[in-house]
Amino acid sequence: MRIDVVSIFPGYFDALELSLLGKARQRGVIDLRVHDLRDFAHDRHRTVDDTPAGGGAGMVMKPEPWGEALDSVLAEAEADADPLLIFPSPAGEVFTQATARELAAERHLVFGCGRYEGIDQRVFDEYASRGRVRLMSIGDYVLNGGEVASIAMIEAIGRLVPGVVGNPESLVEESHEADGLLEYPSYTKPARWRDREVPPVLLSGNHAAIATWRQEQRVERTLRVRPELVPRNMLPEELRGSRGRHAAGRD
Ligand code: JDH
Repeated sequence: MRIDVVSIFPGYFDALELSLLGKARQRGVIDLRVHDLRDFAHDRHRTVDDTPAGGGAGMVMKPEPWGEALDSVLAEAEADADPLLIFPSPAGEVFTQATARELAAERHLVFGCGRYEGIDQRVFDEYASRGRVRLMSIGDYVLNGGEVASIAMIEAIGRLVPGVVGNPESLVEESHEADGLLEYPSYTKPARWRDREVPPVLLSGNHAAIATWRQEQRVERTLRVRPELVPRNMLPEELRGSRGRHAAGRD
């Protein structure tokens, strides 16, 4: 998979050299190239921002350096790769594991990392008229720019690309776990640490009992911290009422 990143802070992406994704890069499974947006600004100060049209606080990224940078990246794309442009944005669709799975099947992704208050809207409109563009948010909190969001998305996507994860067994297990519940708690040796025991069932050798215990732990944990993730048909009868938490007090 080819991944290009355009950013005014290319150093952020050094993090992707470490461990898993770095090894995949060395092996040529993922071809990641990071471009400095300022290399495409031509004034003495390599300016990439300007005041917002219509007024308001903060600065907006100018369209010209983005146009030059993206044209340059897209000119290098393989003829049949149909690159997908991804712009991290607090106004984007939410990136989920389903998105990661979808994007892991792409040949060429281009991440455009905004800063300040974001990028001039005409950049999105221009590239959407020429190809595929998606605005994506990694969650409902505010970051200072698209770099950290891109790193999170690249890691989530990259580990699903065949040949990246050293142990595909863990991915197979993940796909069996794909009922939307949280994971079960994990333990390793020693069997007792600071008076805390590994749950005896995990040392019993009874694989059916272990599987049952783990599934119970997943349901219990999910009900406690993310009840909205538990499908109604997994709830005990008395918790299956017609009104969800959200209907409380509304009628
Ligand atoms: C890209 C610039 C900073 C901060 C305006 C937005 C009120 C706009 N999940 C995610 N959170 N943040 C980002 C993200 C942030 C970015 C850029 C991605 C480029 N910024 C920025 C504040 C605003 N603000 C929230 N509203 C409720 C107005 C941009 C992100 C992702 N992915």
